[in-house]
Amino acid sequence: MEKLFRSSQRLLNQSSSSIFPHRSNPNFEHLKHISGSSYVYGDICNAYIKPYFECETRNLQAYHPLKDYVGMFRAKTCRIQYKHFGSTATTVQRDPSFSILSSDDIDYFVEILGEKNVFQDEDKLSTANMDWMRKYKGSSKLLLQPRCTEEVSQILKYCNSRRLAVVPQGGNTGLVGGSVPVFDEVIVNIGCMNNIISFDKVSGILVCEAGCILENLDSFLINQGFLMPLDLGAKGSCQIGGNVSTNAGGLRFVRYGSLHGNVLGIEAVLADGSVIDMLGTLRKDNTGYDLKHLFIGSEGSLGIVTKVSILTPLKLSSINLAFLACNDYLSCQKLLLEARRKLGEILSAFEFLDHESMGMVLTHLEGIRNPLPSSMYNFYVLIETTGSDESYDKEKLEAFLLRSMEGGLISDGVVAQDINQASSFWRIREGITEALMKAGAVYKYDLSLPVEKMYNLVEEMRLRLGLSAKVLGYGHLGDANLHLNVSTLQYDDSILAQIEPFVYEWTSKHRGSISAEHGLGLMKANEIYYTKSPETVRLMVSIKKLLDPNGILNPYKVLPHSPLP
Ligand code: FAD
Ligand code: 2HG
Ligand code: ZN
Repeated sequence: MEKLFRSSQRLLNQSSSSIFPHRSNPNFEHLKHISGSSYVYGDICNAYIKPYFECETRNLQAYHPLKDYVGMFRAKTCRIQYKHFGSTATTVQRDPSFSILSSDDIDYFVEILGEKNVFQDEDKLSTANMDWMRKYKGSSKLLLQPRCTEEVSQILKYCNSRRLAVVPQGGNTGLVGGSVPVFDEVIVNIGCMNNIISFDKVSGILVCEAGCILENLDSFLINQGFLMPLDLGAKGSCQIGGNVSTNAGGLRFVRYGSLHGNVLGIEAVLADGSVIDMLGTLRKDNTGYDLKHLFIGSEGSLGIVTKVSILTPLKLSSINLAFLACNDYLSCQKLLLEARRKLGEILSAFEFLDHESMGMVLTHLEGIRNPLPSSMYNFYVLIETTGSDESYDKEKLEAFLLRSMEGGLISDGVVAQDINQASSFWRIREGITEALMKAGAVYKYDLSLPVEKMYNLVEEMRLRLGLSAKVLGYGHLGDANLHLNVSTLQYDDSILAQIEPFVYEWTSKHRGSISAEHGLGLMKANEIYYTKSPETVRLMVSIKKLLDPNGILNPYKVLPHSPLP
């Protein structure tokens, strides 16, 4: 009791001046140089082929409602070439219907884009061929950087007529191998299309080109008294076109919701070069099918997003951030419920990390200080409030924290006193992905699960893997989104076999989703049936065929490599 009292005093004392405008800004450039193991890659027609009898046999348990379909599907995929991508064993072979790039093709691209925007040099290509995790590597020989929608249209029209496969690439921060070529696809990066087109201060509607970096948009808006409705650790590199194409979630989701709600309009270029203008700026428009939603979260498989119109919220002046410790997961859950009840309209983030995640950050990131150094706790929770009345918000948060302390939900905690302290708290949560990269190999899963079940999976995974790996659980608790990460010194097929398909089956059994926010990419294209019904996948395949009949856009991603008949 005495300890609780001391802790609550600390909470109250430190909360006296806690107003800060925005979070830390990790620089991602240096991460490009992290050395990590690299794996087998996509040289043209040079896939790492395991003989048929070596194909992984996956134990499909009886509880999945789609087990028969998944089973049929697996039986089929075992008959085709087998290529190994880091942590993910994926069956994939280069689609022979795609052409191989010729010097005439290069001449054409130079003619329409100019020499400066056509890249064939090793340096540029090696970066663009490799994903952020250094896990997936393609062998593209060409990177194009168009400067306007018309150029994107010309590129796609030509590629479609020549049957050259294309991978749209934004900031290349994706975590599922979706943004890099698998084989020799032409990389189209629209980073040069980074203009803000308009901003309406009354409605908060921003219209911009899709190559704008998320953090630049946020900085622009902050100057106007607004902010982006999404925020994520990769904000310094990711592009709004990439965010929209992955339907990124992030740290503000609990307050502002999904991009399906915030994106009002899109301009996209289809595989045949046609430009679809859906760049509305209306909040309400019920004239038939709202097709922009097809492009939100379709990971570059249906078109290249070139412009975006997005509803942005006002930046409110009073922001508070508490970094709290909980003894067990049940307390985290109860704290979430209480936060929803008692903080209501001012709650703007509710994130959690477990003991192992905290240990990972403290071990591998420089300059990180544990805000609660007196002991290591089992769980940590970050609660942010955003409102417009400083004293009301502070009072509300303090009362909530005090009650939670007294009720035993919180074991210890601090409230940030200034922007630097707040940034250092966020750095812990946002830095886990980076710390994991430094620790060695990582098997990454991004799951939607019922909150009450979520952490059971982490515990079960720990039991399965024993001392052979570190299992981390963290994520967006307020959105029921678990980031399950398994960290080992190097990739190992036997570890992978203990994780998959167990993790997908577990998720499916609990009616969760195998991708809450990162997408399917290459990593999970073949696992789609764990979350989507065969009928739904069939409809997705039909839509893909309608919009991209030659399948040139981001092949091998999102949809299963051998869909059911
Ligand atoms: P890329 O990685 O380049 O591409 C991602 C996918 O979108 C690919 O399939 C690509 O083909 C497609 N694509 C890109 N641009 C376009 C375009 N203009 N038109 C059509 N298709 C396109 N994700 C979250 O959801 N929440 C998080 O909290 C989060 N945190 C992260 C933290 C770190 C440290 C890192 C490295 C990643 C994080 N991510 C998170 C994942 C990633 O940042 C997001 O998926 C992001 O939205 C990708 O944007 P990008 O511009 O880097 O896209
Ligand atoms: C986050 O929430 C990101 O930090 C990345 O979505 C999660 O690395 C991960 O698993
Ligand atoms: Zn996340």
